[in-house]
Amino acid sequence: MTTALAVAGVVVAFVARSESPAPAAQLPLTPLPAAVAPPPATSPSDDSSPSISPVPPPASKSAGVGGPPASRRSSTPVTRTEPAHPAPFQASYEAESQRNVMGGQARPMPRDDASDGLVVRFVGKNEANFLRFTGLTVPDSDIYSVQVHYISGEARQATMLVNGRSLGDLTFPASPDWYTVDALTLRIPLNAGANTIEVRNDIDYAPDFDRIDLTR
Ligand SMILES: [Ca+2]
Repeated sequence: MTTALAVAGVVVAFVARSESPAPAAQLPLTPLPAAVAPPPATSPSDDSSPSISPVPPPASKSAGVGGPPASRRSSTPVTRTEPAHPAPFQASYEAESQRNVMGGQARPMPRDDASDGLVVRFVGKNEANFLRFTGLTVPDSDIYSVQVHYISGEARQATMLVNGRSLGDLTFPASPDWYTVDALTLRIPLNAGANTIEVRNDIDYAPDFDRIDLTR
């Protein structure tokens, strides 16, 4: 009995020990595999996702950047076209026009080669003999090409005043003869609206003037 009890006690004790350790060992084992398994699954996804995500963003950014520039390019030329390309301008003004002021001996004379068949002669040799173009109207304050058509069988000088301001003495090279029109082109700033250009020579004769062409 004693032995049986002892055996039984041992068995019981053994069983109890075997049962107790078993659950204790299973509990930790179960959580570990579960805990270990999930981390590997998430970590690879995290590693792969970061590497993939950087690629798409650049592609989307490049596409986004490409879009706006296209719209900007279409709108930009419109705004630049207005100031960068002013409307072309061209006008002719006859020297013999009654609108102009012819002082002293300066007066219209016929010349077949001249526009409208007339030039203004006898400008110069005296301060009273001058020619002033008036009403040279331009659309904007800008620099214009001023082409002075004249006749002079020899090189002559004349002082040019634009809106009363002297540009100094200009030399007009000799034209082919006293009947053929030549031209001298200058770049002169003019004001929006009407301008005046006066030619004179208080000492010597100036050329005979045919007309002035303004262009931009
Ligand atoms: Ca003329």
